[in-house]
Amino acid sequence: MNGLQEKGIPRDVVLKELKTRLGKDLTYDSGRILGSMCTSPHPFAKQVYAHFFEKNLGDPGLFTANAEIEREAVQMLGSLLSHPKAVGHIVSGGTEANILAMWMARNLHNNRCNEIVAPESVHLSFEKAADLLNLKLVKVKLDDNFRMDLEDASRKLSDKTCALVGVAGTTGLGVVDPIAELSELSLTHNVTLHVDAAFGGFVLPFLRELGYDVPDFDFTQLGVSSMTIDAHKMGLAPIPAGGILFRDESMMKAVSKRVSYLAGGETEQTTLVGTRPGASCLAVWALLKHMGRQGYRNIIKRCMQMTLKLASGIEQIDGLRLVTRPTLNIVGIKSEGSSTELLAQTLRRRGWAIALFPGHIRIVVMPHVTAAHIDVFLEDLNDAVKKLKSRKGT
Ligand code: 0PR
Repeated sequence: MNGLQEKGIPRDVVLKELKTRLGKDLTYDSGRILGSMCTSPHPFAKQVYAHFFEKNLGDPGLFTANAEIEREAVQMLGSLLSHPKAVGHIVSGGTEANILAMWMARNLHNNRCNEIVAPESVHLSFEKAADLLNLKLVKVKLDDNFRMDLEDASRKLSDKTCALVGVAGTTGLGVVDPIAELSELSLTHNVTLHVDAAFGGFVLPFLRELGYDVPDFDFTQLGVSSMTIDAHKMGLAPIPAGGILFRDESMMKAVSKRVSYLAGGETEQTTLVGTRPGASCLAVWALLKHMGRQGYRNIIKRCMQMTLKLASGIEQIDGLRLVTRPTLNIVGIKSEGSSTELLAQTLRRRGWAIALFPGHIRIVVMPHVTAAHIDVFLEDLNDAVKKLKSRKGT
């Protein structure tokens, strides 16, 4: 019976039912989730989150200390992206962050324009933003390295453009668009440049510190007006924890709404969501403090080593190839003989939670993925490819 019952049920009975039912869900530590950009949150962040459930950043006058800590969390994220003076918010995720950035860009240009110019690899959230904001999403083709093609981008920019979008860590392949060149283009054409580093924001700075060759992708590029960086992906924070950063206050003002009647007094809201969890922001702040650069660097180092292990394992399987060499901890796999879709179906039937993009399988080597998980996966992958090949031959 699904209706709300008259009489309540004791907690232990309810909890038991939840545990039994949720026991059917996949878990990160099973090693089977290989296609998700989320992971098991850091235990310390979970602890902090659980302490502060009642905080509501939608009414900052009631929770002024929490609001101050949000500003500090944003500044720490800003410093990771070379702009410690950044302003912004810890929001519900990359989708809200990207919608906010497009809202800001549209309003800043006084509704004179109605187009977003973004690469074909851009995340679905920009389709949502375009739909909601009555903007047209103009897609730019990709070059041979799956990065936004600059010539095509130049061609598509016009006086109708209000926002140019580059991705630092694409959803499908983890590729980084040529942000430095896009920055130049945005300055020449006087359009807002937003960089979606929802995934890459917590990876690229540390890869650079580890000596990997990382292109310029952040606020060092003067055209970059706003950036998305999500702590609930590689930042190890509990969901929801997205991040939207703006270069300066005036940009945030473009989406600001005054609220006069709140219990905590008059305020300005610059997020899409009204009532919003202070706890998730506090978890991000606490985790950033606790981990420091070194803590994250160690995690990214391991993820990248695992990624390269997976990539070389794939290269050794006859009938498979990498779509491109991994830039981040994301691997794209293509089947050469039989169809990639068929291979993905086979893997899913065997219990692997992998992501399937048009023409390739995506593996995200998140912190929950161990060397042992990769070995088991490679073995099964090899076997699946062989079976499909022999089926084709018969
Ligand atoms: N920008 C980029 C580059 C992304 O990859 C994503 C999500 C977003 C924005 C939107 O972020 P939110 O989902 O936080 O709003 N990328 C993941 C993806 O589409 C989201 C995800 C994560 C999906 C875990 C499934 C999953 O199990 O793959």
